[in-house]
Amino acid sequence: MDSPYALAQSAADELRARAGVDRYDVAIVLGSGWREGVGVLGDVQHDVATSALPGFYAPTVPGHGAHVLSLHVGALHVALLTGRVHLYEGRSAAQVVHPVRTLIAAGASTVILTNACGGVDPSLNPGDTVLIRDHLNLTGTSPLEGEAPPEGYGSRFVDLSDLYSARLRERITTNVSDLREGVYLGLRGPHYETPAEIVMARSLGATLVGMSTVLEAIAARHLGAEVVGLSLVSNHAAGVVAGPLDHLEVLEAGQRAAPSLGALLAAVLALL
Ligand code: 8IG
Repeated sequence: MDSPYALAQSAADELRARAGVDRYDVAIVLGSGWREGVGVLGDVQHDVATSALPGFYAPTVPGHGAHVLSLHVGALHVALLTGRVHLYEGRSAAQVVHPVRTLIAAGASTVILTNACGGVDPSLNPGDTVLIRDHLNLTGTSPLEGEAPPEGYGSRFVDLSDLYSARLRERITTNVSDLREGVYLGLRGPHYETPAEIVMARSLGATLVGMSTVLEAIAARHLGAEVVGLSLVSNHAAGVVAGPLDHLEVLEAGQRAAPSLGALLAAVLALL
């Protein structure tokens, strides 16, 4: 079981057997703050701990769970990943994207990546949600590094000119109000940025900054899935507003946003 693709296939087989699900249609990765709102999507039919699945690692960050929840939303079989792992936890790019590869191997043709992030654009406030239009991957790595993908998989030189599906972004922005589009800058962290780095981020065209999402998006696109990215702005990025961040204010903004995050996911699922 040396290839990450074979590992994802074996994890997918194990997940399907344990959840009793033949195949999924949609995978949703829940970032910080997104978990609380998903109750509105419906009843969870099966709950599989990722510790039962080959290749999965438990997140070490509070607010990130280690379960795959299966539910029906309309006619769709949806898998919810209750957390993710990050490069800053010492995981490799391949380990970071393994859950997404697994769910695509289990049938998912649409991947919705959610996260909490800092707002680089000064007009963004904590609690705002942004649809990711494109990203800047400044993590210095790629999930496609290493051996070439095996026979039957796409070339590692994957075209990313339509990474965050223009087709779905068009449907989502025309049907969901109060949802701006933005460019997500992915960094390794775990430290937050300096004010000078945020000036750089803005000059590079970033609207948002965070420590996740970009590698999963690349891996999902490589496997032919349609990718949607949704960000919850948790804080102004460094130096965007005067004074240090008020952590309490940030937490409150997240909590206030929770119900609307569930409604947003429901609205997006209805458009697939
Ligand atoms: I929540 O300001 C959250 N995640 N890099 N910068 C980066 N990641 C974040 C931030 C932020 N806020």
